[in-house]
Amino acid sequence: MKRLLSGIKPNGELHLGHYIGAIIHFIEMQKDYESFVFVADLHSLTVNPNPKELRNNIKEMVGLYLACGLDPQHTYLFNQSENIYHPMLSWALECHSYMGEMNRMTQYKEKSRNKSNESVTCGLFTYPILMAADILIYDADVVPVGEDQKQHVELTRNIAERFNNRYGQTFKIPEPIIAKTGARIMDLQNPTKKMSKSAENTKGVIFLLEDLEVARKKIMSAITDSDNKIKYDPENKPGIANLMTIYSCLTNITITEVEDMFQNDNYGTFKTKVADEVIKLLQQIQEKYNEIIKGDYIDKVLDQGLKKAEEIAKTKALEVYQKLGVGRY
Ligand code: ATP
Ligand code: LTN
Repeated sequence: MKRLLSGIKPNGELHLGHYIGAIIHFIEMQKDYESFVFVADLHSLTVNPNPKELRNNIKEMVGLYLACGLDPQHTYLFNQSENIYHPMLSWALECHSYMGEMNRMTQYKEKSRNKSNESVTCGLFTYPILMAADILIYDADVVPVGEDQKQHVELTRNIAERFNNRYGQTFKIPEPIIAKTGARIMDLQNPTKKMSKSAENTKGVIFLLEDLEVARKKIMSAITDSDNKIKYDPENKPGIANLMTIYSCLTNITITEVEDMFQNDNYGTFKTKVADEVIKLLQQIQEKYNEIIKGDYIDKVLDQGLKKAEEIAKTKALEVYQKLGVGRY
């Protein structure tokens, strides 16, 4: 069976963008792939989060993964930081990556823009190399991610090829899986920016644990245009195109079908329908979440996932150290 791997950073609350851009695909694909999905808590450290908040976010994220439909029968779930072999491989890969290629990473450029060198951590700069280690340590075949992570998976492929060329076949070359629709859900108040947990104004972000009435209000007050026609035109009508994408992904119908369905309706009617779908989803997730979060189920799932993840990761990390000539492997 081919292997799937992906992760999400726990520095903030999960939102609809994560669900549509990433989690939905983990769930759809878990029956056909041996899946490893983790909480990328080491990646969160690049921005020095508050430790207490981080601890809560980690548990919440695992609860939400499960509430959204990740099934421990098909998916190994674990915390990245508990598998010590990830940073062990990451260091080896850092020594085979170059400042020049890291400087070209657009996410790094965006996140460090307008900040002085004294306030951007080295971790933020080398972040994509740890991500490469996360992927390569499992010989992952596919990595489902949102659009913004594609460049990091491409970098991973380059590092893997370079290593294989120098030391002989070691790593599988992974494929990024980017959905055609929904890989970039936009902020409801600023539809030219992606919906992000670090948004300053949360009016444009629908959190998965959001109060249902607040979520409805956010959809109803989403920024659109004055044309009042439900047409998919992301360039000229980004707000309405975003709502169409959300509707299409949640109901599993194509954008063209959405256009046909609502051709005679105005924005108010359409927004109500989008809100109904979003609320239905949030309600289902929240009911399950409230059950899952009680007791020790989450710990059991994480222990089981970590056991398998460690087994695989250890073998690969030691193979790499042995090839590099360090230690007595
Ligand atoms: P943020 O910008 O919200 O801090 P991020 O994209 O940098 O988040 P994660 O939160 O770890 O990082 O993202 C996890 C996964 O969810 C990634 O695959 C990412 O591409 C996807 N994702 C995040 N936001 C969106 C969005 N608005 N639309 C589609 N996919 C998204
Ligand atoms: N960098 C990703 C999170 C992440 C990840 C990974 C995704 C860390 N390691 C490995 C896929 C595979 C992000 O910021 N979204």
